[in-house]
Amino acid sequence: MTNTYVAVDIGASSGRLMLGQLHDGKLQLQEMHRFKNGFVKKDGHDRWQIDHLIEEIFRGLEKIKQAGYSKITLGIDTWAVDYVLVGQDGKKLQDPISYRDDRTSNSIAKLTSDLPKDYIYKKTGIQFLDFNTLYQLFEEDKELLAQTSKIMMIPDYIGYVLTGKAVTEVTNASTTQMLNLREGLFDHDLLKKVNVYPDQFPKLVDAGTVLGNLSTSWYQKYDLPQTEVITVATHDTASAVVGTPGIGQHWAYLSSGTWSLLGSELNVPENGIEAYRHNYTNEWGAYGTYRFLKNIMGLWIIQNVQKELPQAYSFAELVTLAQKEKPFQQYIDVNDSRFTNPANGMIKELQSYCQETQQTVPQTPGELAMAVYSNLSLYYANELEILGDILGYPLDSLNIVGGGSNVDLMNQLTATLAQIDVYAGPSEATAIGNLIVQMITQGDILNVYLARRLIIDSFNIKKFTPKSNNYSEQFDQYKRFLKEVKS
Ligand code: LFR
Repeated sequence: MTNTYVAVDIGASSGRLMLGQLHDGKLQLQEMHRFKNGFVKKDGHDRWQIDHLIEEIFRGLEKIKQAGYSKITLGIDTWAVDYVLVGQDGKKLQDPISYRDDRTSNSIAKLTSDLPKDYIYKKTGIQFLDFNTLYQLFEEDKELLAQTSKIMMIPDYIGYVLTGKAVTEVTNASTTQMLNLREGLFDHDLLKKVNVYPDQFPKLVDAGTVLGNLSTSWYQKYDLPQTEVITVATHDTASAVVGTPGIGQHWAYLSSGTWSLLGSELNVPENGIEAYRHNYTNEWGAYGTYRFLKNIMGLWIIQNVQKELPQAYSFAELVTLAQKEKPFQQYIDVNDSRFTNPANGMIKELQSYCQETQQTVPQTPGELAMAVYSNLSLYYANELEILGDILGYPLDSLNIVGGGSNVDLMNQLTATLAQIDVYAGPSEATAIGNLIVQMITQGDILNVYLARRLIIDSFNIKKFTPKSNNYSEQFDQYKRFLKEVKS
């Protein structure tokens, strides 16, 4: 009898329960349940509806039981940096605030006025993003913090609600920008700076640790399979990197979802001056690795364009419309913070950006989509060069995984601009990485190296080779543009 594994994978825009089993040397996936996610304004802040997400997990588990699976193991991964404050009674004090809430817009400057940035970077190796947990806690309501017994990261909190057991898993904890790289523990100086005590965080554990069984009380409420929860690489990006095929010698990855995370898997962190200057991060990966990467705004931009268009288009339709347009009609710094959560909507923001920089303003759905896709590809290609420069060797392939790996248009543009082979897929790398850590924990797979062979054997991975018409002129213009707007 093969074991049955279930990945709960929740991103900023949707969540899913994916069932995985090994059959004849292949990993087979089945999507059992999918639901929407998003934040809503409540009590003055953009907040996640965490109770609703947990309800959806139970709905998914009931479907799994109904489909005949009576015994499973389960892993949970979500986005990073956000947290739940839990009171003395073991209950959450409020719904968690989203990292896209504007409460931390000026917090990096405030916090680093007497704690230098390079000092924090040396300690943590983590990129400066204004939504890191460090700045969120800095802005947290002091009274609430004083009532807080435990601070739990989102996937740890979900695991706690399911099992009654609380831990802090390191791949996600590293995104707080509060873990000390050298000591491997929360940094006391940084905790002090935000009025948090070390014991307010549950104990740190590595990815691949057994958490425990579902609390019996849930079985009275729902019809559930017998479930053991394993703490996987709970940060979705960490799971996505585990689920990357890793084709090529010096391969880079691009985890392409709501965010685009572009980087390289390292065994030793790189927190030197160049990494600091380019704001690269060393998030902790599964099995002692580091995710040396850069956050790029990603599909968030097109997701919002799609939502705001008066007519309903699927992403596939938007790609088809984009393909009818010429690429590079305007240059956009997709990582400009104005696109993080624009108050007047994404379409308006893109259009005013082009007006302000005296460039062609995209109007139609196709023009808008091409503006986004071609500028994302330009950003990727540029970052690949920077990544190679920092590491001191050129990258020879880019493995694109996640939903964005289905966009052939971007895969090809990126291959041509960067003059690099692109391998696209699997699109469900995050759920796959989640399942793989469970399988390694249970002894069904030996290690990540073999897991990646299994991914190559099990999924259709498309190769894109650079075209000779390599848009080098546009790429150079773009780089000049980027330098100018960033200075
Ligand atoms: C991707 C991701 C990124 C993180 C961002 C915010 O879903 O987890 O890695 O920087 O969301 O949590």
